[in-house]
Amino acid sequence: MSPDERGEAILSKLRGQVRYAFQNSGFYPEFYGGATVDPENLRSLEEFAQLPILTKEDIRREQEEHPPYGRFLCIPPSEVFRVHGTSGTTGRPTVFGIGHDDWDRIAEAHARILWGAGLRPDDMVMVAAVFSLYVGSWGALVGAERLGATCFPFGSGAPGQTERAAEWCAMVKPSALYGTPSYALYLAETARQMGLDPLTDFGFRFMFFSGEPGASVPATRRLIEDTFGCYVVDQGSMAEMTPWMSNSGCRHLSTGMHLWQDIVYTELVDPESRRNLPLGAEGVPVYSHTERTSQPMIRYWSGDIAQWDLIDCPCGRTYPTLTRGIYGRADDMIIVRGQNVFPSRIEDILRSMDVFGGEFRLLLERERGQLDRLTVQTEVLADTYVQRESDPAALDRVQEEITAALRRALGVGVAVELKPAGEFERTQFKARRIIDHRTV
Ligand code: 8LE
Repeated sequence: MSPDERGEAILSKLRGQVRYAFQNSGFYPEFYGGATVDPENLRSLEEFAQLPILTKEDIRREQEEHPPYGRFLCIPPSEVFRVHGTSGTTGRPTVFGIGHDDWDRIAEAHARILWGAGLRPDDMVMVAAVFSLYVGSWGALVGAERLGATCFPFGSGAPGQTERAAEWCAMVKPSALYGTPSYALYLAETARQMGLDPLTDFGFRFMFFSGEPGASVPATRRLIEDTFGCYVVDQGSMAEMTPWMSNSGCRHLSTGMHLWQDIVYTELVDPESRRNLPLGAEGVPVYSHTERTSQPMIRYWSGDIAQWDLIDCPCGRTYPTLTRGIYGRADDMIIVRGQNVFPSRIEDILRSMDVFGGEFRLLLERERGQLDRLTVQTEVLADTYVQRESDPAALDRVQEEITAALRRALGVGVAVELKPAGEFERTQFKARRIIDHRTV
């Protein structure tokens, strides 16, 4: 559809969604108490953009006062078909109740989007993410099921499970994989240690990821594609916003994600003024359900940083695109001597270097009255350490090379510490690479 024509269709869906939430939830009438527009009859997308923005803090507070769902629920609790939630590692967990009709619509949306990304009914999809409260794995599963693919719900997270995953990949040869980019790399490392070659012993042709940056980090994406002989598609908004695949790449996009605006409507918003930004700008994605009847989230603040634009994609979609995916969080952007530094940029540089050992950590420190200090702790291949025995300066040269590459790419100097490959823990879920020791 042309963007204008689609805008009309989206407005009509959003108008219905906001009116529905206003009439059927206990939360939104209160939340929209001071609204400058009529939530029961929005006349334009500009009016929609005047509704207040909802944050995770709002959800937490509401759910604490009205457990377990808060007054978001627009259906009787007995009609909740699925309870999902966030893990709560950074505060009180949030709860989402999903009705049966919504679950069906989620399956339908994910099937459509996966088809657009290249999945077909003759594929076998290995879901290699934990089956728990985390809705990533379940969302991938229902979409693949609805599309008619063969599903292989392997899961992840248990001790020894990655070794078993490697054995199963070699045995049943799934053609597609869902998980996190970190997990795909961990699976490859584990397979190699077991004497398996992910390229020749496995049968992947397609991998789709969500949950963390990686699939749109050029060097990481290339590494995964070369390691498995597959192509990679980046996906993912937020668990609360399921169908979370509404941000999705396609077969043709080398980085980034199209925004399937008719399924989940996305605005890009200035982190300070909170006003809508035009195409081409960088800001925070704010998401809205357009077809939720159980627990709709409207204008939900992601806290992520991305850039959006209209691009001419060979897939023919006219949606706006997050051109470089989601590459940072508004709140963990590191400022080193006035320069914004995103961990995903550092990842891109490190992974493009031959000596890189597979993992890294970013150590943040601050002394009283001083600026933040960033140390990049990076693994380098074991060979470099062996080489040191005959050539004591080998490590220094590697350190200088990495320091220079980072300075060139980031525009500021950062300290670099080398570690032998295998030093840092691998993850079966999302990597946590920032160690924040800023106490002052
Ligand atoms: C860069 C989307 C899902 C279900 O996989 C997920 O991870 O949801 P969750 O646990 O609510 O986490 C959402 C956050 O993960 C986002 O705000 C963003 O910071 C990060 N994230 C998710 N997908 C991506 C991502 N970051 N690229 C992605 N593709």
